[in-house]
Amino acid sequence: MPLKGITIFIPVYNEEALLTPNTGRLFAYLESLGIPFEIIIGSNGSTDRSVSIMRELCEEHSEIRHFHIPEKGVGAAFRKGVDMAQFGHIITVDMDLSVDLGFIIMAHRRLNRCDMVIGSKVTGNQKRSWIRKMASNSFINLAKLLLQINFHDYSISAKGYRKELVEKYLPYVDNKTFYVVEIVYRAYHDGKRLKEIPVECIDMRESRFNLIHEGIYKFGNLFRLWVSSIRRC
Ligand SMILES: Nc1nc2c(ncn2[C@@H]2O[C@H](COP(=O)(O)OP(=O)(O)O)[C@@H](O)[C@H]2O)c(=O)[nH]1
Ligand SMILES: [Mg+2]
Repeated sequence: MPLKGITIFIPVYNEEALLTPNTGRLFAYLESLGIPFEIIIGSNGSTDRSVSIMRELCEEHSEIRHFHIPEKGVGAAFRKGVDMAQFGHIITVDMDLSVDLGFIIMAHRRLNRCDMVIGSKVTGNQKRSWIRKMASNSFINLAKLLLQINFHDYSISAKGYRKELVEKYLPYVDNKTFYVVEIVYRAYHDGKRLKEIPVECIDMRESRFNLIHEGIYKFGNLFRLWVSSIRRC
């Protein structure tokens, strides 16, 4: 039985510049809530000083834990992060802390009454490049059309999961970033309680992902899931 409190999971790939200041900001915020918490930082593929900085952060604070997997892939890190999580509410954020930290307490409260919380930039406020907004809007619309899921954010960041829920869907989490769609799609059609809440996002730095590869992979997987849903009918 997971403990009551918040596990924050942060995937990390070559974040040596942000690890110390942003983990510090996040730590101070979580301490101010007065709720038991831990921060799990999971790197895969990092080739800069991220791993040694993560180790130093863990030595300073027992609430911070880390792991490193040599091969790249956020989904693989997410599976391990879920496995390690001690608390019943798992909340994901990016190392650039592009989403307002207020999402964390809102998601934690909502998770007492629902199974998954989806932080949505479209229904909140976002400052991101037009190309990224356009690509995610097309994806959201197509997901609605093909999979009959009417949510507005399938990015890895700003999502809250009950540990029991996410454990059920871990077999569908691949090594990359499509896992959010898989979980939302399956949980929604299984009648789980999913709640979307607006978030504020400012993300003007260059993405760690190759946006062309990411687009081909995500749209490709959307069609794959659609075809398998037709076959099941
Ligand atoms: N563990 C892990 N983290 C990754 C990988 N690629 C990116 N990240 C992390 O995922 C988070 C989101 O990356 P970011 O570039 O801000 O994504 P975007 O702004 O949504 O395009 C950041 O914390 C990255 O360090 C990866 O292969 N493995
Ligand atoms: Mg970002």
